[in-house]
Amino acid sequence: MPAKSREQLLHFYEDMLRIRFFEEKVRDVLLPRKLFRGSAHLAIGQEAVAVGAIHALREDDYVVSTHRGHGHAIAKGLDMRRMFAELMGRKTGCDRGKGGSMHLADASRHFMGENPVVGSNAPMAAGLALGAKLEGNGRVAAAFFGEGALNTGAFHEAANLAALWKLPVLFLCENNLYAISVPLDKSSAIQDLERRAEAYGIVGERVNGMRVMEVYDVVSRAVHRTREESVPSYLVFDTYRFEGHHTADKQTYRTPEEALEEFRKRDPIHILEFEMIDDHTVPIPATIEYRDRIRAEVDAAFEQALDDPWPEPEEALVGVYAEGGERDG
Ligand SMILES: Cc1ncc(C[n+]2csc(CCOP(=O)(O)OP(=O)(O)O)c2C)c(N)n1
Repeated sequence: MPAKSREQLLHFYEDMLRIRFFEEKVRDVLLPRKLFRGSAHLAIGQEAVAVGAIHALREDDYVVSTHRGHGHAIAKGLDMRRMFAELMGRKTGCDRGKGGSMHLADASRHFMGENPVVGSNAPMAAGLALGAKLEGNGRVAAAFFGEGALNTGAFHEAANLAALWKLPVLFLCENNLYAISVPLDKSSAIQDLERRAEAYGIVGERVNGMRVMEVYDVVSRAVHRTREESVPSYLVFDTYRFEGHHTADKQTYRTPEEALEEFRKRDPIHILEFEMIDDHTVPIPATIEYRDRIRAEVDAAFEQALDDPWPEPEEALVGVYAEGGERDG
């Protein structure tokens, strides 16, 4: 394992556990109890990408996320009680209960929102990066998206302009092998996805997305270069979603064994735990204590959100239209 401070590794570990337990709560409690409508796009299995990448950013750097963004939001420091409240439509939600699972946002954390329009994340981040460059505030903007989004025009338009205008933007592709039911080899003419931005002069890099330290190291280097040289970076993380595309997905395109086997072999949380135990960063009982403590934290956030008030009907149109054009700091 590369040398890291113990605190840093434990911080990664805690955030990965927060994401896993938050999403398990959504799957096992909120949905069965019909505490919110529709389905959720879980990123169970992809925690190392969110945590490793976002911890490599500055707090005031921008993040733009996708329909599968609970983990990005947690890693960016959004409050889990307000996230649960948002999912359940409560007034205290991070979007006052109007956004739900696929539209979590918190400009105060520079988390500029989940955006479920596939591919839209890339031009949004490019726009934020252009703003940062014009203001000279030294921020970078990171866009997360799945490998399916590489096939959208929006990604290619954004990559071209980002390279042409030298924008400080990071394109972070989470290759979980499926776009809904379509496997990668049926959607991309080439399998070496790190080459998909070469036409714009952007040399990509491929990263093992199941190892949080590796993600952190590679993204740290890319962030440094992007910030210092004001140029785009493009990284592809090989990962896997252990759940369906969304919670109502019957997953007829893959066998249950495939997901289970992948889970056993490549669970990013287990990988980190084994490595931390192996090199004596933490003894085994400590991992159990961490798990118990973070699970209690997630439970408490959920219970508090459950007691939170509903919005008043008069609030229905508040925030629907821009008022005054105020910007965040
Ligand atoms: C522009 C657009 N086209 C189609 C959809 C429907 N859709 C929702 S998720 C999805 C697949 C996205 O796959 P990928 O980008 O690989 O992300 P993942 O779901 O694997 O995280 C599609 C096609 C959409 N939301 N937006």
